Amino acid sequence: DRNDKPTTAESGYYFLQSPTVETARPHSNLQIPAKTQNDQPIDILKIRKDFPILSQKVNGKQLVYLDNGASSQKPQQVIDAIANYYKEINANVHRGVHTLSQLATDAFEAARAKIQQHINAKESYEVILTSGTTHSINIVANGFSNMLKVGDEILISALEHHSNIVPWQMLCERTGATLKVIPMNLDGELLMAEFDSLLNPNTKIVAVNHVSNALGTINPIRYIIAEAHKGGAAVLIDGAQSVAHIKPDMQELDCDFYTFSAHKICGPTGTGVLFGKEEWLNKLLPFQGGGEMIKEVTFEKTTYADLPYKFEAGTPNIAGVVGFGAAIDYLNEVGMDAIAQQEEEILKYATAELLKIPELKIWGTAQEKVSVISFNVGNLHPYDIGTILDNSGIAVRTGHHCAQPIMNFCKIPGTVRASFSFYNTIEEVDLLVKAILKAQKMLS
Ligand code: 7TS
Repeated sequence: DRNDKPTTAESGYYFLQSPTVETARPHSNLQIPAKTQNDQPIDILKIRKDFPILSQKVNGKQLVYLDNGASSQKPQQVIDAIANYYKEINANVHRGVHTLSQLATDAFEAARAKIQQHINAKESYEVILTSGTTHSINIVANGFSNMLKVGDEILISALEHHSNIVPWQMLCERTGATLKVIPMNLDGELLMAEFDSLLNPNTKIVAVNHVSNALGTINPIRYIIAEAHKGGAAVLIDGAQSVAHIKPDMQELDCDFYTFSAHKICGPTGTGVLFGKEEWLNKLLPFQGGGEMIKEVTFEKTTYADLPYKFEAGTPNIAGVVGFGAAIDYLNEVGMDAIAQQEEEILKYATAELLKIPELKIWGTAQEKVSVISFNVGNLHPYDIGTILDNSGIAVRTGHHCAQPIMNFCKIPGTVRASFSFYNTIEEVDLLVKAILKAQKMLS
């Protein structure tokens, strides 16, 4: 199965008849009967009220936040969880008999348990709390430093964010291993026949993203994981862009590592996850040395702590992790199925509306994609368009999106990227289209 998007039957999505552009236009998102897992309709207006920043004006205009791929906004529930932690609990974790330290430890470990449950990891100690995806990938790449030799290969893909390229290049420099790349096509899809032929007994690690941040492609990770495992390679999935849209199941996917950041799923910055299978985490070298990651320290020899603490040196981002737990609760309250449904509608509508703009080209037309639309308008520079959109209160990302190899492959300097969340509305898509038309007029 090369398709990782849950089918209607699998996910229990409630699909209203596909809104044609004509029927969808007069409706507000409020009327899209997306359903939660409890089969309750979700109320976008009510959801938007949870996010204080969404009612803000930017440059004198109502904020239209379409840069969710870079970082999502935070609901009051998450902000409160962080503030309450500092107001009522604040202490260091795992190191005090005093009451506050125990409460802080309980809150921290409760968040780990929530994350474990959310991603269906077998054990809570397979959930390492890190500062984010970048940190998580670096832990793994560093951890392999004494396991690779000249002749070994690391296989990544043409669709990777720099965070899933550079740490592997650094590992290759340290060990003499070779980096290989699964190529892509102009639709933004990986060439799976090439993947099949690149895999060989020297392939020790396969590291690909679940979803491309620049183009929105959902990669066929089930197939990649299964094929890589046949030859004994370890598989790391960079889930930074998927977790906002798809609830990943560690036991079902059977990947060896899965990484993501809290800040892209309504949680705070500065915290994230490295999921690793117990047997692999035990094999990896620790990344950072320091307090909390040790069993015993003498000047002659130090022994390391058991999982997960072996990879959690120093005082962690305790308040951030507590906020992360609150973000997981929030997403589950809205319902991941309802979120996927809502975003699918927005993606369909926005794609159709944007394509009506003369000379607008969408980069990333994979069969399976999330609610990310990367585009250019004629020869206009993405920064110029981004600046005019910003003047209209619309936040998008412009540039190479930390995925320069994709831009090189497409022979473009960059794109404008609108990345939609479940709290975005049809009206906001209309405002985006209007502002692009205005930019086109001003710049031509
Ligand atoms: N991997 C992918 C696929 C990403 O999209 C990102 C961040 C990262 C790794 C790194 O995550 P971090 O939390 O450690 O920074 N992507 C983006 C983006 O698309 N726009 O800004 C950050």
